[in-house]
Amino acid sequence: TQHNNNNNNTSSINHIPQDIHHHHTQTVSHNQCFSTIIQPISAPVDTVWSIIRRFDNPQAYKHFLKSCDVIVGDGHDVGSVRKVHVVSGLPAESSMERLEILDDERHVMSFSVVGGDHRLKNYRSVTTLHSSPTCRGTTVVVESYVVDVPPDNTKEETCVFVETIVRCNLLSLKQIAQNLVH
Ligand code: A9S
Repeated sequence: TQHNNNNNNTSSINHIPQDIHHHHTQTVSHNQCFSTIIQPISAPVDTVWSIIRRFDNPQAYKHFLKSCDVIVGDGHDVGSVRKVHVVSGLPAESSMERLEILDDERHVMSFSVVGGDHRLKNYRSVTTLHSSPTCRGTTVVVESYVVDVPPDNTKEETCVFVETIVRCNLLSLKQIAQNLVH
């Protein structure tokens, strides 16, 4: 649930392992919204991670992106920046995104938006992968984000917009990862 009664609050969910929980706990200001999307995938964590870890190649599964250039760093170290180019038909052309976390051991990746001609100011997301405790060879993807609510939009509108994009991305990730194993 989202708490808005103070200027700074914390977003979190309860049903993921404690050691990873803090990655999905972010500070949220009164003019921001956040949400968490969970996507099970019938493929091992290593397979899903091989796609997620490619900070230099998000267009491999994000179909709203057509290309990506790493413009700062090597694409592996924290602080690397990529410029992604958006497919036509969307209200944006490009986005500049900074790598915040890339943890190959714990399967955590995070980036933040640092520029671009779109309306998702101060967007930051964290994606973690978990092997399902009940179903062998199944990965549970947990993706949380925080973003400023643009002027003239409501929290609800902003959440619907972002969640639609993230859900599309994770469904496409699921298809690609499952095709790699089956
Ligand atoms: O890329 C992501 O992981 C998530 C989102 C929500 C990206 C959104 C987007 O790239 C567009 C699809 C172009 C939509 C950005 C940064 C702004 C948009 O308006």
